[in-house]
Amino acid sequence: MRPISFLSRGFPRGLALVGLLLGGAAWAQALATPGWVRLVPPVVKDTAAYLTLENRGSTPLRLVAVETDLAQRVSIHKDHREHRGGQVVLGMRPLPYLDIPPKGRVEFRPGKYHLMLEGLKRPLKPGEKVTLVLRFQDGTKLKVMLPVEMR
Ligand SMILES: [Cu+2]
Repeated sequence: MRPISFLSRGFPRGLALVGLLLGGAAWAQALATPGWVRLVPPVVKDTAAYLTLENRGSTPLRLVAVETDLAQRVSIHKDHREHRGGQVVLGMRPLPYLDIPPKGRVEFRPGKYHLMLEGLKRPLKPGEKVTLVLRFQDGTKLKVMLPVEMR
């Protein structure tokens, strides 16, 4: 098994990599670049996580599930806005999966996609790192650690 130094190879300088492949694969098709988790008041039980996922491979990559110890469930959500009776209504829709095209990337950020952490088991603290395990259809898992930030 080769060391995991591949994680920084071929990556733009200055971009710290937060993704770690679980299981010791020598080459990672999926890469995650730093993101954040939104700090919410203690009474709020849901929050959103943001990051960018990159597919370095030449085949599509399908994100099928995300897990964390800190929430009951994590869903993939797409933000949307629609015009209803002259008003702009913001909402979000759950997606069963998310495809990252070959050599492409998908940005999770406000207005696009987010990972919805539903049913937080305890209040999050600013600056703490939330560990998420991203599971892809091909069986690979990617572990990411995202800081809790107030934005
Ligand atoms: Cu959501």
